[in-house]
Amino acid sequence: MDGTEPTKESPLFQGNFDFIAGGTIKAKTFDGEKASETATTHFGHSKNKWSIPTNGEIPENASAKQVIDEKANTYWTSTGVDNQTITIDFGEVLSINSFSMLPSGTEDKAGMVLSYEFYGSTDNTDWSLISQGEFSNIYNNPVEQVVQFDSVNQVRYIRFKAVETVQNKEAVIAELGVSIAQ
Ligand SMILES: [Ca+2]
Repeated sequence: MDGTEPTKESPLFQGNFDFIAGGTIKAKTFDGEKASETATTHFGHSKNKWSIPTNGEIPENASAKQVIDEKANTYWTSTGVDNQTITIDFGEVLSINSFSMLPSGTEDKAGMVLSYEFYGSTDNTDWSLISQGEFSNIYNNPVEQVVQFDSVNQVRYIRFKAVETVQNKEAVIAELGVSIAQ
């Protein structure tokens, strides 16, 4: 859990342990001198306190909460191609250093996000652009996309904007998440 490659001398985590801040877990099994491949899994920050604010210019959208329900098979679909943004309230200020986006895993890729803008705010009013770019190769390999920031950002609200989508359809996203700076 400290970022290094596991060895036989690594501290052993047994049973259940808290991993609220999120990050990357690497696991490896050892049998005498033989060792398995390292299994690596990315976990985002726990979404227990998160919600979708419905104030301001963001319309209520019943599917919005499905972008933070920790289920890969439920989706947020935007209300229209002229409103491809979704806002999330962490319920507290967090120091975030990356975000993740899990695309729709369905066969129909219409609405899959190809490029994005990612904003942060402390008050849901003044927004700062934190990251923007493309998800290269997402169309052929639709796995969770993890984007590391250049710096740590202290925000309570995040806003994700789908700039370009497949077939220019309404954006479809299974999950949005963040990781916390340690
Ligand atoms: Ca979901």
